[in-house]
Amino acid sequence: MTDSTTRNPGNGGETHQRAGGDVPVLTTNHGVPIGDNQNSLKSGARGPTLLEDFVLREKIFHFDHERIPERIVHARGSGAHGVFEATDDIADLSKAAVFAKGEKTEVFVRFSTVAGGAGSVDTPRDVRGFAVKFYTSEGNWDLVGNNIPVFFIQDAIKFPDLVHAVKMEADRAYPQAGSAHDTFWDWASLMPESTHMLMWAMSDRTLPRSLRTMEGFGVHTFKLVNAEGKASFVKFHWKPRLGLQSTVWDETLKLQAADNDYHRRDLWEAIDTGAFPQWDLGIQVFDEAFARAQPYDVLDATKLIPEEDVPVRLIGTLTLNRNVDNFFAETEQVAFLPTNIVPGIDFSNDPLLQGRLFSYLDTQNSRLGTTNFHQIPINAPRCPFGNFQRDGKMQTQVPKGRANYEPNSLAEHGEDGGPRESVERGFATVNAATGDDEQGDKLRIRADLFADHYSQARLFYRSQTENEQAHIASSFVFELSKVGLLDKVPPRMVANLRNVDEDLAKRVADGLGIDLPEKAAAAREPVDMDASDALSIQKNMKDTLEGRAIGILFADGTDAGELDAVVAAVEAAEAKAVLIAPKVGGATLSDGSMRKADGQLAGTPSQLFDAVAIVLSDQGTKALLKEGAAVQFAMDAFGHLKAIGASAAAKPLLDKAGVEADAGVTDLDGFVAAASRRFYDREPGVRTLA
Ligand code: HDE
Repeated sequence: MTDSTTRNPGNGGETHQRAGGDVPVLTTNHGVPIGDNQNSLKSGARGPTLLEDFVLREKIFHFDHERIPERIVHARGSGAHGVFEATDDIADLSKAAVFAKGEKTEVFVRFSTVAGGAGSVDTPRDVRGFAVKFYTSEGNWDLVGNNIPVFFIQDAIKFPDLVHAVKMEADRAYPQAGSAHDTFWDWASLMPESTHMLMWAMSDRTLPRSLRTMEGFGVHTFKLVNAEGKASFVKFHWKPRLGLQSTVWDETLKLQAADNDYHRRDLWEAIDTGAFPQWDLGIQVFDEAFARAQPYDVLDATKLIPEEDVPVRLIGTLTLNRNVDNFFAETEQVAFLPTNIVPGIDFSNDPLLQGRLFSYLDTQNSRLGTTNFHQIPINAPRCPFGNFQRDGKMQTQVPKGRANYEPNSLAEHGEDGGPRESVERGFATVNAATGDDEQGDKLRIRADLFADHYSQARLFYRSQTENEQAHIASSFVFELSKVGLLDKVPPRMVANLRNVDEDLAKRVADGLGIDLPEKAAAAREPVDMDASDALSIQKNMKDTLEGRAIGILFADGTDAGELDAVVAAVEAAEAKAVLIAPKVGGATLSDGSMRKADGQLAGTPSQLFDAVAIVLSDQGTKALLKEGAAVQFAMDAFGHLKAIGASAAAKPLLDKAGVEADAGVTDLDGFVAAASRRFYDREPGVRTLA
């Protein structure tokens, strides 16, 4: 047995010992080679296992501790590595190195759902976390945001209540990952400040088609600070290059059965195949005078700044280009901290943000079990770092010398004195005078404009397409219909909605079959704001097939030429063509050749795709008319408003599935042109909307 020293490239060239030389051998954690990994040590072939079996005990001991506490919120997530490139010069606004034009910064991004546990599904109706760690040359900057620009509450003191109410109920431990239950709506109906966020949550924003087709937002107002110390207010936005896309509710429910890992798989496969997801980083910059002139408070996280009032300026591009090597080591152990901020960026006094500044550090200590969690490779800065914090659990660094205090004069005596303060580069909190009202009496209080809970909820609703408004009304009806035991809750919620929009309130009351309750008294009367197109998904979709998945159903007898032509057209449009046949082994085509399928019909329903083509012969159609999964394939694609391209021979299958002629139902030639969009006009014909 020889020991050799190898370089571990993932760890900055650190030296590691690996037993066994070029052919690694199994060892214990302490390097002792293991001779038998199949049998525990026993006293005789049928005798008891011996306590001295350190190989067995170490292995089981480690296994017993493989899980760490899951995140109390955002437990289920998917992460990826990437790069951020600054594309615009904003030195007049911020001195942050990460924004210097042309600068490339490594990043790690973790997307998440909020309410469900780590093993829950990817597609509940839920907010998505969008957390980005920038490993900048001046330390880590974590922009820990969501896919919705506002939040449920205005003050951090309400966060535990929100989370307790939305997560599974305390006694019965369900539902696992959704807000459609008593305690959430009990709480929400008593918290008018959540109304704006509820509008977003009940919209298709919480049903993203892919993590790649959703926006991200920093949510809070932050500050940018330039080299002269001048501060400006800023809101951060992530704009997906593929435009916005969402699924419809029925499809989302069925996706939970078809693929629990729908988003995780989609992200992994996109990166794995080189279709790197991209977002542009945008900023809305404004000053104190603008802030004071608005009918809302910019420090209130339940409010947004309409893009029509302050346009979003794009200043850089994020590209996710590398999957993780190990889910636990990276995605699970990554520790985001809103307190990770770098010179050139600063906090505002948003009381929700201020509360977060304490919470995350504490959480990481309890989750990762040590204050040294910053040394885990995924969390460690890529720039040099050093201070006099010492020891603690899992200290993996070996500081040398005596300098563990400051100031010291050890250098004068020829010893290493350790790191020093950097007066020039150091982070300096921006002068209060350039910001918000930072001083005053000590009070448990909110600013006046925080009392307006409805104006922006109304703005959001009125900025949606007719179809999107119907989805919102239907979602409220669905969710409130799940409030089983507390009969006062739905009327209380509808009473709040009357302050948003009378028509919405009426639709929800009708959908629930209850009388329209009296309007709730508003803490502050709402005002009308100009509608904003940026708030609608449908107005921000891209007419492209790039990055989409197209399901192509074929069977024995399918015309080889027709099938090849559809696949070629789909791939030419930069979409992924997925072949589906009754047997995954494939089917025999018209020319006698065998074509392998990517998925078997029974386990590959149409909800997994953005559009479907059905390429069948008379023979294949006849066989599939008896196959429920084939009829359902067409029926759901139609019901989920997708384009369906079909060969002439497949017509009887479409008829049986109730597919009616419209612009989205085409022959194979017209399919690709139709496939890049959904046919929302079809919706009133396929389901009852509130
Ligand atoms: Fe979080 N939040 N949060 N949050 N949050 C956590 O930190 C918390 C809030 C967000 O992928 C936790 O590491 C408090 C707003 C994301 O690892 C915890 C308050 C926004 C993630 C925590 C908020 C977020 C978290 C759980 C109110 C959008 C996942 C595990 C004061 C701007 C990050 C963890 C990841 C995670 C606390 C409010 C986004 C417990 C106390 C507002 C994306 O520390």
